[in-house]
Amino acid sequence: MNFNKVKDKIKNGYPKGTDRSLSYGTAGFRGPANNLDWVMFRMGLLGALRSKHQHGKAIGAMITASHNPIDDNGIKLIDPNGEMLEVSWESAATDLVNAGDVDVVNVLKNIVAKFEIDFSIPAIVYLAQDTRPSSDMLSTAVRDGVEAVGASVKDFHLLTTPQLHHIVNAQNSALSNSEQVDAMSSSLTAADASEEGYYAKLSEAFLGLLALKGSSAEGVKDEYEAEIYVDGANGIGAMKLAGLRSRLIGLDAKPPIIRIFNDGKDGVLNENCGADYVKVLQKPPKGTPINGAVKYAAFDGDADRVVYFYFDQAGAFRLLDGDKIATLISSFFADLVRESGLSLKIGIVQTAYANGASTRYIEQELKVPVVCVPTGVKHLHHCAKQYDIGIYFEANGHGTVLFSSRADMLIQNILDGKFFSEPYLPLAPSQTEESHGHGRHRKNSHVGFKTDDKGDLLVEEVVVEKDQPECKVAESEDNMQVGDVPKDELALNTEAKVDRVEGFSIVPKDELALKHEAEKEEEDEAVPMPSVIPKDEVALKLERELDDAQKKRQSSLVHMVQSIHSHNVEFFDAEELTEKEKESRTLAAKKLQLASRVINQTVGDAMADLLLVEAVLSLRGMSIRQWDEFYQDLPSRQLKVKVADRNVIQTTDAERKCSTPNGLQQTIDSAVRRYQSGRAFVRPSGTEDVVRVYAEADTQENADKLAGEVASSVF
Ligand code: 16G
Ligand code: ZN
Repeated sequence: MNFNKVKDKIKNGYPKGTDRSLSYGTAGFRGPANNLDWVMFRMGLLGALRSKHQHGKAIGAMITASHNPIDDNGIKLIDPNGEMLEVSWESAATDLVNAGDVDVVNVLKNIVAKFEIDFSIPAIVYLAQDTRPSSDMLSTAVRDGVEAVGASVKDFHLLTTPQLHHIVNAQNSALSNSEQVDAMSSSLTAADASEEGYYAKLSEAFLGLLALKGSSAEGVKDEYEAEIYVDGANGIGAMKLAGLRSRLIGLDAKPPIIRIFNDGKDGVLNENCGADYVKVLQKPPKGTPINGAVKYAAFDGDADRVVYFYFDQAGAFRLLDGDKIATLISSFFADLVRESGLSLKIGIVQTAYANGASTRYIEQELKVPVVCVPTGVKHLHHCAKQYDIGIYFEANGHGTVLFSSRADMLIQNILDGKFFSEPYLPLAPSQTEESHGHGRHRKNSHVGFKTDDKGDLLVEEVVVEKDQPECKVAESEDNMQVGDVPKDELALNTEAKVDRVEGFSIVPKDELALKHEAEKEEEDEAVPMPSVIPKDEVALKLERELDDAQKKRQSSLVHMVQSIHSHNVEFFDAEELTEKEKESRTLAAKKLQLASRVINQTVGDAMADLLLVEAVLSLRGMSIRQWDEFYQDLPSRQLKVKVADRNVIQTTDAERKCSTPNGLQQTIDSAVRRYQSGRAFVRPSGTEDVVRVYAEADTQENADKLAGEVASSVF
C-alpha cells in the first residue's frame, strides 16, 4: 500500500478547497463546480477502494448535479448492483472529504482497515457525466483519484444517471451470473453493459408490450394520444431520449411520436425548465409548444425524474406528478396480478411530500398498502424491496418498480405453462409475536424454525440484514401497529392451506399429545403437592413417543418448506384451469414480464418511466385527461427558507414531524388546525443549505397561506 502518488497529487493538483464540513447526502456531494475538483479526486480514491472491497467489481461514479443550476456540479457513487452506495460507506465518504490534506492518507488507511480491504485486488470505476461545462474537468479529477491508487477507469463520457446505474449493474451481474447474486439482474449479459444494451433492453420490452395491445372492445373508444412533447431540461436527457427514440421502430407495435423540446441547442440546462421547475413552480417550462390536444412530460437535468402535464379545455396547466404516475402504474400492476392469478404482494412507497389525495386514492380505491419513508431514493428503494412488486415514487417524479426474484420466478412459471394459481409460501412477515424483522429481503433471507413456548414448531423467515433503516407502514383500519406489515392475503391463504395439509405446520395437538396431557392432568390432580414425581416407565415411554412424533413432524415440515423453497411447488398445483383462463393468465404474465424489463430496477429513470407510462396508457386506450381524473390533488405549496444552521431542525415519523427545535412542531400543529384538509411539515434539505417547507390545504390560497405561516415559524 503505497500512497505517495496520492500525497503528490493532493499537493500539486487537488488541495482541499474549503474549511466547511460537507456530508455525503441524499445525492452524494453537490456544490458550486469551481470548488469541487478536490472532492472529485477524493471520491475517485474512494470508488477504487469500494471496488477492491467488492472483489474488483465495477463501481460507478456519476458526475452530475441533477436539477441544480448549470454552475453547480456533484458526484455520487454507484454500488456493484447498480443501486446507491451502501449507507455504511457514506460516512467513509464524508470522513474522506472532510479530512485535511495531510490526513487523507490516514483516512484511506483507516478505511482499508475498517472494511478489511485487500489492497492488492485490481479495481475499476465506471465513470460518466452529464452535459455541464464543468463535467469534463471534474471527470479528469475523478480519474486522477482512481489512478492514484493504481485502479483503472472506464469512461462512458455522456450518460444519464440511470444509464450508468444500469450499465454498472449489467456488467457486474454478467460477470457473476454463475453466482446468481441477484435474480433481478440474472438475465443480464455483458452486451447489456453498454449504452446500446440499455436502448436494446428498453426498446425491445416496450415494443413487445405495445404489441400486446388488443383491439379495443366494441363501443370503447381508444383515447390514447400517441403524440408526446418532452422537455429535456436542456440536458443529457434530451440527447439520450433522441437516441432511444431512433430505436423505437415497431413491426407489430405503434410507438408514440416523441417530440423533444428544450433539447439544449439554444437553452441553458435547467433554466426555467425541467421536471423540478415544473413540479415546484407548478407551471409549464419555458418554450412549451402550447397545444390543447397533446400531452407533455418533463425530465430533470440528469434524466432520473419525469413528470407529466397538459392543458385542459380552458387552457389551464395541469400537472401529473410522481404521485399520479405511481397511481397509474400501481393500478396497472394490481390488475395484471389479479389477471395472472398469482398471489404477489404489491406495495407503494411514498414520502411526506406525497399529496394526501394520492395516498387516500391508493389505499381506498386501489386497496394497495402505502408506506411512508424519509426523502431520498435510498430509503424508498430499500423499502420497496419488501414487496413482490414494490412501487416507489417521490412526488418530484423520481421512482421505479422493483420485482422480487419470487415474482420473476412465478411469472416465468406461467410462461412455461405452469399455472400455480395458489400461493405457496408466506413471504410476508406475519404479525405474530414470533415474527422477526420487517420483511422479506431479496438476498439475505432464509426460512428458519423455532418453537413457541408451547413447544409448537413455527416457520419463520430469518432476515439477515445490517443497517436496515426503519420502513414504516401507515396505519390502516385493522389497527395495525406502525412498523408492522399486516398479514396479507398470501400469508393468510397459505396458513390456511398449510393447516389443511395433514400433520404439518401449527399442528393441532394430536391424539397422543392430548392423551398424554389428559393423563398428566389426571396425575396432577390425583397427587397433590409435592409434584416432583419420579418419572415412571409409562411416562418416559410416552415422552419418547411424543418426542419422536414431534421430530417426525418437524422433519416433514422442514422437508416441505425446503421443497417449497427450492421451487418444487407441484404440491399445490391442483387447480384445473380452462384453456381460456390459461390464455388470459399467460397474457397477464407476459405483460408483467415485459413491464419488469421496461422499468429500470436499479433507480428511477425518466426514459424508462416514460415508456412504461406510455405503454400503460396505450394498452388501456387512456388519455392523459382520463388518467388525471383518478383523483384531484389537494392544492399544495413548497417553500424554502434560508437559516443560519438548517440542522437545528430534526425530524421524526418519516419527516412528517419535527423533534427539534423545541416548540416548533406545536406551532406547526396549531397552524395546520386552522385549515381545512391542512397538512404541513418542515425538513432540512439534504442537497442545499436550506430548510424546506411543504403545506397542503383545501384551496391554493390556503395552502399558500399555511406554507407562509409555517415558513415564518422556522426562523
Ligand atoms: C435528491 C434525491 C431525491 C430527493 C432530493 C431531495 C436521489 C437520486 N435524488 O435529488 O430523491 O428527493 O434529493 O432533495 O437520491 P432535498 O433534500 O434537497 O429536498
Ligand atoms: Zn436528477
